[in-house]
Amino acid sequence: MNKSTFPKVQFLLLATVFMWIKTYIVYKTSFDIKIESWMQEFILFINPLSFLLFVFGLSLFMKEKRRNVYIIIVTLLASGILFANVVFYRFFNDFITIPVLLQTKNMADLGSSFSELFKFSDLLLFLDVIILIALYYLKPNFTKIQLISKKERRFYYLITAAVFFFNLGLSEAERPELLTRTFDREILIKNIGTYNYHVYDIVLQSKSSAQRALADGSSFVDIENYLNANYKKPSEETFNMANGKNIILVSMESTQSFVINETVEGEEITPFLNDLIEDSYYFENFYHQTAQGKTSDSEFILDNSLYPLGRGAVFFTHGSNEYTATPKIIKEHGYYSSVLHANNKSFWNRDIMYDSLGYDHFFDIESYEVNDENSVGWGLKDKEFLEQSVDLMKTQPQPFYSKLITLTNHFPFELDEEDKMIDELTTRSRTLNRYIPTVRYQDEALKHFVQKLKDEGLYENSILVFYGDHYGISENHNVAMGEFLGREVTSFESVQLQRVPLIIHIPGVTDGDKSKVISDVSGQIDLKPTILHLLGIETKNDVHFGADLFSDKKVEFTVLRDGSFITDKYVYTKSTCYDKETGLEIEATNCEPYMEKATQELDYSDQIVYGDLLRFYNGTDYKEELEEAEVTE
Ligand code: GP9
Ligand code: MN
Repeated sequence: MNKSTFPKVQFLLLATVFMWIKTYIVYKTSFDIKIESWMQEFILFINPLSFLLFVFGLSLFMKEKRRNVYIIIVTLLASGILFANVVFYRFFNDFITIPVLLQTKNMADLGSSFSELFKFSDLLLFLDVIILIALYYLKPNFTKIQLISKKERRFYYLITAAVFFFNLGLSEAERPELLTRTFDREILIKNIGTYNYHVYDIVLQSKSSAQRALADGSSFVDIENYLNANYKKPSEETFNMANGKNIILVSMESTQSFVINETVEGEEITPFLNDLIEDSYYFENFYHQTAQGKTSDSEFILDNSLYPLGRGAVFFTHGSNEYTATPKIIKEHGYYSSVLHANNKSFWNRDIMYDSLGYDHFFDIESYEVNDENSVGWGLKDKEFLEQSVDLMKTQPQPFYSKLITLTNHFPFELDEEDKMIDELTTRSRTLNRYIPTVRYQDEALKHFVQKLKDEGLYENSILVFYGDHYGISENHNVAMGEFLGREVTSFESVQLQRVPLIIHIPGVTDGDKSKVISDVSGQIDLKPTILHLLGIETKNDVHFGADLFSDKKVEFTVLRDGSFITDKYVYTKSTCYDKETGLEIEATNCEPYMEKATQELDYSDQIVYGDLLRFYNGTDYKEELEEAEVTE
């Protein structure tokens, strides 16, 4: 490329520079990307460039007439991708992946939150498109089409490749294993940039389709050995404690543990749950392990004791896999199973997935009476939902296993004036401020629910399992959260904020003295074996990664989906080891013994899901092998 080449590609270069600078501005203003050194800042700055040079460069192969139109269309599309990521990030605090994008049904339902998430300033993202169009029409001299020689094209792509490898080299040096450890999207975006990341995501998507096709039963052997070694015997005291009783699970939307026993101006946020805890087993160090699939991920973990996926919602990506979920298992023990949730049946692909999990019935929105008066935010108010649900549950054969999914305490945390029982906070985050009254409302709804269960005669013969599905307040609100908690929200504190309440209430058993606060570290992955053991069902031959919460052999080790983990002594997150007691950073060597196990566990679970391995597992083979292993031990 020489002096005379430059004017030939000036329109192309202008479009590239616009997109490049714009992308960097978006990184700095719309995403919360942690930068620790000037080198990281430099990588962040250059990372959009290689992709942009590549796609815009394709115009050099086009007929002169089409070239500028192509450049404008690419600018429009790339701006659209940025825009979608910006809006998505505000909601999920995460970047888009293809499986999530394919969830168009969900995206449409998210529409109700869109007006909350959309800002007029977002339209500025399309400013360069307008400038380019104006130049195209008004300054024909600037955009004048000229011939490009083969040699010039080759030179252009040589530079593009150089930029790409320069970027990749710097990133690999900064972050080894960048492309193999993919559950941290922030690190990917930080290093290879948002556009290359999307290309990479497409590659992953095709890889996962291939993985299923290539898998066979032999892949299961290592996993079996691992699970076998991890199996924990149930505690004699609690095994069979709830035999034959109904299981009523309530997924408490976006409910984090920090609201429990917390007050605002002297008022309890969750007075009912605080009281219920006194008469229940309460797990105060129980973590959610969800990722992009939010509520559906928590359901997946609960019923399968498998991890959700690092990208996309497993309910969508692997809805037709074979599973050995709790509903399937307890059916053999005479249980009827159902889900009650006042939303469209296809949201999170639930209708398909529930069949795969073996649920007998899904009471979706069609089963409820929903009107303007009894709705707010995402739909039917919790009080009405829970009330109508009791009537629906009464129609079921007993014993049953029913999962109720609440909805009012969902972003953007809308509430009618008459339902506000506590003041909003006054922090800088409107989201956090509004969260408190909706949590308070949900608490009241649960109080009515338990009363109604008593009134309708369902209470005595049931056990109640209330759990938080995932966080409600994302890291975007750390500063406000720090204001509320009275301490800075560090990475350590962020992990601790992933605790969600778990309350197991067994009428006649946990009332009064028997109630306990259990401080052992645990997670949603532990629910399946815990529930099965309470019902007196052995889990030795079941494929699960969790352990019975009541087992005295249970190891305190909980892995979060992003690879962070928590033990009785340590918290490990974002490549840093913390002392759990003090929250202070300590030598990485302390956490090292657990690092491999954490990665291994997530990897084994992923292998099961991606390979659809449970289709090769019929329980008996696995059992025989286990028994053989025991004999030889
Ligand atoms: C929607 C409900 C809420 O049906 O599960 O979804 P979420 O956004 O929390 O996953
Ligand atoms: Mn949810």
